[in-house]
Amino acid sequence: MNALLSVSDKTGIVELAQALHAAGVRLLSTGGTAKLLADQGLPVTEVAELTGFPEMLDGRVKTLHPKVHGGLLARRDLPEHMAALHRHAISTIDILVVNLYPFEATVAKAGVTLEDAIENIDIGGPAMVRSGAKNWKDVAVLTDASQYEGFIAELKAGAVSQKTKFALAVAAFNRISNYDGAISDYLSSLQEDGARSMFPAQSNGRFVKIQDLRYGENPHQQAAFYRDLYPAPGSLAVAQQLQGKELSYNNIADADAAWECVKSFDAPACVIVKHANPCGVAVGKDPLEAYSKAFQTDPTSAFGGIIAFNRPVDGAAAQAVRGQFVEVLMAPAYSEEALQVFKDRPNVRLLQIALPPGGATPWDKGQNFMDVKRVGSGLLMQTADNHELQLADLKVVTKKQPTAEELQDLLFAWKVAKFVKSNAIVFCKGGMTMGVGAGQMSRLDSARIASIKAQHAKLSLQGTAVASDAFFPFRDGLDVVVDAGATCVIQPGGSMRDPEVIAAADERGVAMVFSGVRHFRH
Ligand code: 93A
Repeated sequence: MNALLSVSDKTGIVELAQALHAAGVRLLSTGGTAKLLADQGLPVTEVAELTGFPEMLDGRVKTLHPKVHGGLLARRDLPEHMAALHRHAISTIDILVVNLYPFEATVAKAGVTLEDAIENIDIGGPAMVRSGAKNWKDVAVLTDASQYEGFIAELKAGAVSQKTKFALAVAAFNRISNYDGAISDYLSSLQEDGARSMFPAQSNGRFVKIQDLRYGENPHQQAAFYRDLYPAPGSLAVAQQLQGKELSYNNIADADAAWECVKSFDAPACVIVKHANPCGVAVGKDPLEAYSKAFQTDPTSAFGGIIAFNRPVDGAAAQAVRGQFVEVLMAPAYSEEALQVFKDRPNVRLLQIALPPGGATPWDKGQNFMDVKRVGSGLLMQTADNHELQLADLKVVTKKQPTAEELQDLLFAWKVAKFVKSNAIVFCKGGMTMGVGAGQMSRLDSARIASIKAQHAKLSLQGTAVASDAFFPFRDGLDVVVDAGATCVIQPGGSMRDPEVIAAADERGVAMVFSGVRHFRH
């Protein structure tokens, strides 16, 4: 048996070569890889010796030769193929170990030049991988160091199974597709001035299946959950399920809403989500206090909700959560005691996700997050809504100034409103939501619903802060929230009727601040 080894990432290659040699396999290899193996005392034949051609053109042509591709592509079950090999003195290549020039890592570097990127486009490697993988019944193709161990074990046990060879071929074509996709993405994103566009001329979204789902949004729909090829740390796609029933499509959608919201707080926070909207959000001195406050906002809606924490869940918080019907619980960690609390609740799904590096701030400030939405045969893409409002950004537009405490409530309300579907009206006080109006076609109805919900929860809206995710087009929405008891309001501003709305706030004696940004969420 012959094996050809040609790798850029040399991790584990010596051990693999030693195992192949021990199994009586002849080693063929390209320049750098061959040198490394020879240095380790392994007998290795250079591909240049095999082909009778030196590596040429700065290595651009090393393995592009019939002695290599003939050996990979010949069907061992066809006598004519084997006769052709014999005629041309070509040996079969039965094991191919290739990983490619590091194109992705090269273009990920700041200040990469087009020349650098182009030089890192591997031609011979993918060509061999395709040849070997096409002929998978006769050739085992290894394209990643993570595959070596299992492969060695099978080899030592006797023979590599057809099942393994097929799986390796699938992995090989996936790798080539991802590699070509990365090249296409990079080149498609280049603009005339050399800068890179956020939105390439062609988009090659690449996803990896995490799991099939029992059904979709409804039982008659089929569904599966995929993650980005390179998922962001701290995102739902890297969650670990510690216990509980299989996640459903709606669980995952709601868990994402809860997790994205809770991640945005620095203080210990709890977010309860139902039907993609937060129905209770609070910060507290610890997870227990945050949960108790969040639950009070809307105990009726919290039933069967998704609950997320941005701090490890301790025994006390777990006990409190256990008192309600919960579908999914999410946190960066759980204490031993907390895990025990849910041991006899096997239906509760416990998810663990490490917070993204850098604390509450989204990874890479969200630069790499694309928000996508299918429309017909199209795709809407936008950068993620990762705007973080600072105290200094607020502009007081009324005669009345908000107190320091009110400013804190306004910022809290604003943070929550960003995660509530439009039109969003959110009443808050003391670091907790007091009434959430979500997803209405009219802002006025959202305001009414938020105050009705507070009444149902027996919460007083007296002295609350209100956030509106977009401007008040008329004064009527403002009147509704002030009638309900609000004493300060945050909204983007920017309406034709701002003067009328500001005058109304002055007339009613409440403070109003403009955020200057809008948080539509649909
Ligand atoms: O420049 S290439 O596209 N031309 C080739 O013929 C070729 N053959 C193998 N690159 C080629 N390779 C790549 O060289 C392999 O995919 C691997 O990444 C690398 C290994 O080179 P070395 O063994 O010299 O370190």
